[in-house]
Amino acid sequence: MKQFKINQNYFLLKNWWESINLTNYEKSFFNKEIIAFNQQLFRLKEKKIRIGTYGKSGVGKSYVLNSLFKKDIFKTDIINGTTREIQAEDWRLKDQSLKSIELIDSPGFDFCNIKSPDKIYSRINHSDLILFVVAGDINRNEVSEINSFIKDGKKIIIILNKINLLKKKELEEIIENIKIKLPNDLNIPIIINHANNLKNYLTKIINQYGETFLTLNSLQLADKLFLKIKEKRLQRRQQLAQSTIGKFSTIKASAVALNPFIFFDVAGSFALDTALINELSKIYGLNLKSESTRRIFKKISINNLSLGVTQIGINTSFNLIRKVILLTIPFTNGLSLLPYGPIAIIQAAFAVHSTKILGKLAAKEIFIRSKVSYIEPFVMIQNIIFKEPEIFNHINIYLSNRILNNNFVNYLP
Ligand SMILES: Nc1nc2c(ncn2[C@@H]2O[C@H](COP(=O)(O)OP(=O)(O)O)[C@@H](O)[C@H]2O)c(=O)[nH]1
Ligand SMILES: [Mg+2]
Repeated sequence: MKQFKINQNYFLLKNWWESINLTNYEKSFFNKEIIAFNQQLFRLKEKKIRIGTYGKSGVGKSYVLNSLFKKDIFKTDIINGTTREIQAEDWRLKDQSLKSIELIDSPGFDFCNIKSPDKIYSRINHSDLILFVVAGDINRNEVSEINSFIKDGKKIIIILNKINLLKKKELEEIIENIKIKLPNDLNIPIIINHANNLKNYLTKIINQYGETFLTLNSLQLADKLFLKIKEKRLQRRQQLAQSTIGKFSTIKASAVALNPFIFFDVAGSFALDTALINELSKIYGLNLKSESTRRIFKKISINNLSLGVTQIGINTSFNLIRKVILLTIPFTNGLSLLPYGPIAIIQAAFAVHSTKILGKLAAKEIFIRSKVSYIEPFVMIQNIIFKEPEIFNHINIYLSNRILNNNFVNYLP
């Protein structure tokens, strides 16, 4: 049953990822992110969970990992900044459904001479679980680092290290103090690194929830990357859409201005508007059939009063010119361009204005209709039902922050 779930999620995610059809531009622009995500997908397929340590220099990150291995695998030192690079080791637990556990040691976040910080940040960011190591009460910088992980929707566990120098009473006081500084509704675990305490705790939660942590983190990372790709695509399309709308309003305005006697009529204007909607739909990757173009057009005209008013404005001013010209015919032998000039300018301005509004509304309508047909990672996350919701509080934070940040309307023309 458990096995089935992780495999199923892997195949859904893999199919979705293959459906994205990245352009060459996107492949090179997001090169590093794509590689990192492919590695995450591979880990999901292979059931290899990644646990990363994080914390200030000298709090004992390397020491904590060594105590899990019961061996000095990672270098520790009294001098700050012994660990200058990421180091990974496989940790094997008994009776686990996961294939292996990759433990990652990192330099302190406050250390100045970090080698390739981008790489380190990416590795920590791709950890399925973060052990945030502290030694005693936490300071402002640590609180701020913890909060940014929370905001990002990461699963963190606080590891309280260097407790052998403390009395029992002091230890209790410190734990209370740390709790006060953490968001109280999240139940972030605080685990003391003492004897087998941490090892037992990790063994238990990895056996119980390891697969879920790995799956959820893969889905989250997929979603984050997808948002970035979508944002970039929309930015490029926005530029294209804007220039297309500009082009169409120029055509319309010059048609109005150049043919004062033909009276660029509503039918001609409708043909241009329809062509504009079709062009925009191509930009947004949706080749509309004429029926749906008409539906979009209808919806926009009905729903948008200002557009309607502008259209009426154009027609009224057409009628006005007609009247003015007719009235002046007897006096000028039918040749009066004088009253026409200013009105033509107003009309051209109306034409530009209405085309711009139409273009904006049409782009929004088309964008709403152009949803991907594959199940998106975001939807997959939403569909997961948790038996122990308090363990997965970080997911709720992720989902709510994600909705706040996901305002694509800004990228429409
Ligand atoms: N007494 C004691 N010393 C510790 C403990 N944890 C770490 N240390 C020492 O603190 C120093 C820094 O530890 P290290 O693991 O290198 O810190 P890191 O920079 O966070 O990786 C080393 O000299 C460790 O031996 C602990 O629980 N008790
Ligand atoms: Mg270290």
